[in-house]
Amino acid sequence: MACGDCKDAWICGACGSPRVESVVCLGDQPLANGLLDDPDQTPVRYPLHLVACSSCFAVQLTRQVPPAVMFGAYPYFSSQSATMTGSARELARRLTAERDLGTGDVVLEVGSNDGYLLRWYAEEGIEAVGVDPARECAEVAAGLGIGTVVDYFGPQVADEYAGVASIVHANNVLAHVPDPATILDGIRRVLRPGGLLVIETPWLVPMINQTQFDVIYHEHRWYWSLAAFGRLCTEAGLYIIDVERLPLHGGSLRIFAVPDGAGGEIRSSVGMITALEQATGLDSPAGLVDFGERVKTRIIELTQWRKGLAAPVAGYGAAAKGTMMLSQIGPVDWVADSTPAKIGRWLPVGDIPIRDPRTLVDEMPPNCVLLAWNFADEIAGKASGYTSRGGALWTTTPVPALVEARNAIPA
Ligand code: DWN
Repeated sequence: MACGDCKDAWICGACGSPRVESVVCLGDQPLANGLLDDPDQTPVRYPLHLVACSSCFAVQLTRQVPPAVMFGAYPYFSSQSATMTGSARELARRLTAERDLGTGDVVLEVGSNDGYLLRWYAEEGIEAVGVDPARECAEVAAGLGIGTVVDYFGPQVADEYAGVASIVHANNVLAHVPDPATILDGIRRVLRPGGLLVIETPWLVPMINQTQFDVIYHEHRWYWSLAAFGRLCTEAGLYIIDVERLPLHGGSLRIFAVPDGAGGEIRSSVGMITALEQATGLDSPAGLVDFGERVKTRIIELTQWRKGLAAPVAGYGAAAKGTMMLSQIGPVDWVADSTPAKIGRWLPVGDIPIRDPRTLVDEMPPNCVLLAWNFADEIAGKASGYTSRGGALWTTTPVPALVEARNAIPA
C-alpha cells in the first residue's frame, strides 16, 4: 500500500542523517483522533510511513502533521481511564514521599491533559503547573484546581518557568512532538538544581514483538527505544538514572533523568533495558527488518478473523489505535466509548458512529471488538453487563481472543 511519501528520500528528524530505511508503509490515512461531526465529511489523509535512522536509530514517521491540526481540538481525556489515573496517583504520591516535596516545590507537566496526574500533587498542597495546547482538556483540569498554560511546551514556556521545577513530568508526549531535542532542552532549563524529569512513553520493544501496527498513527511521530531516546537525553544534558517498565498503552517505559552533573547512581534497570533491546536486536534498524512483513501478515489474519464474526459487530473504545485497526481490517457497526466529547461523533474511517457504552446492553450485538485492548481488564469490568448476557468481548492483541470476564465496575 504505497503512501504519498513512498517515493521520497528521507532525512532523519532527530539527527539529520540521510541514512533512513523504510520499516512499513500503512498508506495515506486520516488523523486517528480526527473524529467527524458528520459521517459525510471526507477527512484529510496523510502518508503514514514508518522509517528507522541507521545513524541514531530514531524510529519515526516520514511525515510531520502540523501539531495545531492534530491537537487543536483534541478529544482525548486521560481521566476516562481509571487505570491511567490510578497509575498517576501512585506515581505522584510515591515521588512526593521520596523527594520530600512540600509547599515550596513546583511540579510542572508537559502535556498535562485534563489534570489526571497534577491533581494528586495539588491534593498535597504542592504547586502544580500544566502545559497543554488543548483548551478543552485545560478546562477540565481547571475544574480540579489545576492551572494550565494553554500552549505547546517550548523555549518560550521554558524561559517563563526556568529553574523552578522540582519535578517535570512528560507522559505520552515525547512521542508526539516535532522536535524532541528542543523539548528536552527546555525541560532541562525548567528543572531546578536537584530536579527530576520523569517521562512515560510507549516502548518500541513490545510494539515490535507484538506487531502492534495500530499504535502507528500521525500523533505518534516517534517510536522510542531507550537506545535512541538515551542519545537525545545525553545531547540535551540530561542523564538517565532509572527506567521502569509499565503495562500502559501496550507496554511503556517510565524514564527518570536528571540534569548533567547532578550525579545520582545509574540504577541497574537502565542496563537491563539496554540489554533487552540488544537481545531483541532493537537497538538498531536491523531488528526491524521483518516487522513490515509481519504487519502485513497480521492485517490479513485479523481481516479474516473480523469477517468471521457474526453481525452486528460493535467496537469498544473510540481510541486512536481503534481508528487505525479498523482502517486496516475493516469496520464495525458502531463503537462504544464513555468520553462525552466523542459520543455522537463518527470515527474518521468506515462511517462508524460513537455511542454511549450502555448501548451495548440495550442492543446486545453478538460480538464486540475491544479496540482499546490496552485497557482490557478495566473495560471487561465495565462491559460485564454485556458479557454476562452472552455478548462476546474480543481483544485483537497480542492475538484475537475472548476477554476474560471481570467483576462489574461502573462504566
Ligand atoms: O499517545 C496517546 C495515548 C496515550 O492515548 C494519544 N496519542 C492518544 C491516546 O491513544 P488512544 O486513543 O489509542 O488511547 P486509549 O487511552 O487507549 O483510548 C481509550 C479510549 O477508550 C478512549 O476514547 C476512552 C475509551 N474508554 C472507555 O470508553 N471506557 C477507555 C476506558 C478505560 C473505559 O473504561
